[in-house]
Amino acid sequence: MAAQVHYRTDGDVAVLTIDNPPVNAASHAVRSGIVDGLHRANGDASVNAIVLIGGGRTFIAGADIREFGQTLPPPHFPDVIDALEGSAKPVVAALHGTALGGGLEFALACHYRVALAGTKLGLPEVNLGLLPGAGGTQRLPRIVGPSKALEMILSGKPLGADEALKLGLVQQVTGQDLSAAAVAFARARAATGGPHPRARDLTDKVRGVDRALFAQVREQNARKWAGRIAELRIVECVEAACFKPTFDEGSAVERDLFVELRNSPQSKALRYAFFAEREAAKIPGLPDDLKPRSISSAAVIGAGTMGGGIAMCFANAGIPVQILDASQPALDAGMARVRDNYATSVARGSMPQARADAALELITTATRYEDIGHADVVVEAVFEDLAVKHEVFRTLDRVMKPGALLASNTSTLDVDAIASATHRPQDVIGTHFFSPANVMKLQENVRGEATSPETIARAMQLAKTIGKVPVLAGNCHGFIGNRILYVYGRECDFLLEEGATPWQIDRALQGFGFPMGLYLMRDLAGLDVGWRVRKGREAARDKSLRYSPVADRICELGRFGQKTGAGYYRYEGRKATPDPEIEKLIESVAAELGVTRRAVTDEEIVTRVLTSMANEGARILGEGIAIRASDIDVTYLYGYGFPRHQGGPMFWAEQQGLDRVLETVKRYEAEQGVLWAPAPLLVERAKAGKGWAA
Ligand code: 3H9
Repeated sequence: MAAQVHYRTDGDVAVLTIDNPPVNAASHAVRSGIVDGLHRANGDASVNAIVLIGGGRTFIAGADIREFGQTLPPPHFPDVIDALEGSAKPVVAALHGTALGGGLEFALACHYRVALAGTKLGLPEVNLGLLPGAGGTQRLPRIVGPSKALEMILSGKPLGADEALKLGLVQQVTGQDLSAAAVAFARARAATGGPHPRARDLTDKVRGVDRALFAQVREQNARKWAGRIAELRIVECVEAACFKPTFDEGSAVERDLFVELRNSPQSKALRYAFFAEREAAKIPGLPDDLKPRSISSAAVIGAGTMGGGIAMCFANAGIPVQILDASQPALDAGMARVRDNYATSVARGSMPQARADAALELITTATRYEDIGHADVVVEAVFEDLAVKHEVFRTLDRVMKPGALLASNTSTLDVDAIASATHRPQDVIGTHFFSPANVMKLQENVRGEATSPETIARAMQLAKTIGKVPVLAGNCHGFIGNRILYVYGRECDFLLEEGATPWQIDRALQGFGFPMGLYLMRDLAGLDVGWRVRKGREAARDKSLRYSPVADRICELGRFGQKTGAGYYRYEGRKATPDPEIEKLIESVAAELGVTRRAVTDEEIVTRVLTSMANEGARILGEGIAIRASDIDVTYLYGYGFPRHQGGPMFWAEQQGLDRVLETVKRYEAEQGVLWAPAPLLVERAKAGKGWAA
């Protein structure tokens, strides 16, 4: 294997350059290279100091996550840390790009740190269900104090070089040649003759700390962290840094807890989610040399909540965007909503005023289609009705410049039918955003029969440009996300008739980790839209299949959810209260249908919901609507609030064992009938005894 760390000297300074693209992950070869390089430099009398630097676009972005679970020979992380910290000659970490996780921990074990302006430094392990396990929880509090260390490690958010300088995390920030600056810095420090500082020896900031700090952090976050373990272990480690008599005793706590987390199902799920997200962006079959044209102007049709939210996504990414609607009053109302959204972000502290102002400046309005014809992309976000969409796309076909990306924000409709209204179906694609569009990360791109590879690549790239996570779906009713939502919503509705209550189902789903239960979500979104759609399709409904009329009955009472003060729940403002009237309504529907109500357990609710999701997911996968099982998971993680530490419905099924899941499906089929017919792919994969991958 080619060396992943190169050794050179610059006068009396040895420079170790890491060469493990793309992010210089600290693989076994990198660890070995660093230890060997340190050994060589310390053994060379002509070398007075050592610089550790990343080649390419970044310093080390962390441990090589793919190595977790493998048994590898030394050197392990602690060996590298000991070699850096124990080096008789001063070691300077030269940071650029992203110094993250184990990478930053290596840097903290060096005697000094120099950073290029713009470098990001952070410990994002928590996002993978881990804690910084190479001394980060012990050294960082010694440098920046326990409060700041907790903030950094618990949020996982990196900070910039300037803030790092203020905090004493780096000693110098340079805007020039990083390597030259680090070499000069190292040379100057070597000339002082030492001793050279070691973070482990610092005690000021970790002695005399008030223990209440830790109790407070635990208490403040108890709800947010419910069911998650990494955050709690991180607090334990930082507490150990402050209260264990020695650095080594604190480190031992860190080591044990890191191993516990590394082996936990939660971390396994979160690591899976990390790679699943990156995998979803890769579309098999697209030509390797396809470089989609970039997008520098946009238009959105429809000034409703969705249209406004989508326009904000463009503006937030610095792309000028026009919102088109038929009337000025509709545009005024839409813009007022957009301005309110920005004001809320500023008030919450999630966006500085200047950024909100700059984004707002990029949003303009139009009432005439002719005025948007020059845009590189247009996203239609009008009423979910095929005839209305046809009309819009006929007009877009007439006015948009050749090669413009024509996107529809449809959440269920046939993309081919929409494209058929144009003479350029190759340029048409679904880009399904999720409400609120300026917040939710998923962009479910839906390819039609005629959608060109260029259009697919462009839509995937667009998502990245505007900060979304893209998944590519095939064209069917509801695509990936809503098709599964329909199935599990149906099962929840049946469970209501069979004996559950909306609040029990919500509690069970929240217990599993969903931020919001199904019925709270429906009440928030508004019940009338679905009702209208159901009424429109009533004639075509297969009357031989079980159907729950509970949702329709609730709408017939004029209860459309939060906005009418009542839906499944009763509301005072946003506060939801269980409503006995709804329980009575459910009981009477069950009696009418001859369904005997019984006690339903929370466990049964979770199993039935997840099993129905996995079975429908298998159907979607088998039909080629999703490219990979993990794409279904990414859809659910980013579009539907599926708890990330559970990995997604397909990951969940694989962890259960597909044979067990199939057994459950068959049990429900025997009980419930044809709606639970096992997906052929589930049967096939369960028999093969492997996971979803063929
Ligand atoms: C840790 O350090 C534990 C220690 O505390 C203790 C040890 C004892 N490993 O995201 P991108 C791949 S835990 C392996 O598209 P970007 C990634 O899969 C780690 N592979 O680029 C992708 O591969 P592909 C703590 C990794 O520019 C390619 O690199 N560190 C790793 O948008 C490009 O990635 C973290 O959690 C890795 N660590 O973003 C940082 N990182 O091309 C995780 C990336 O085959 N990484 N890859 O699809 C990131 O946050 C982003 O990748 C980064 C670059 C911001 C660095």
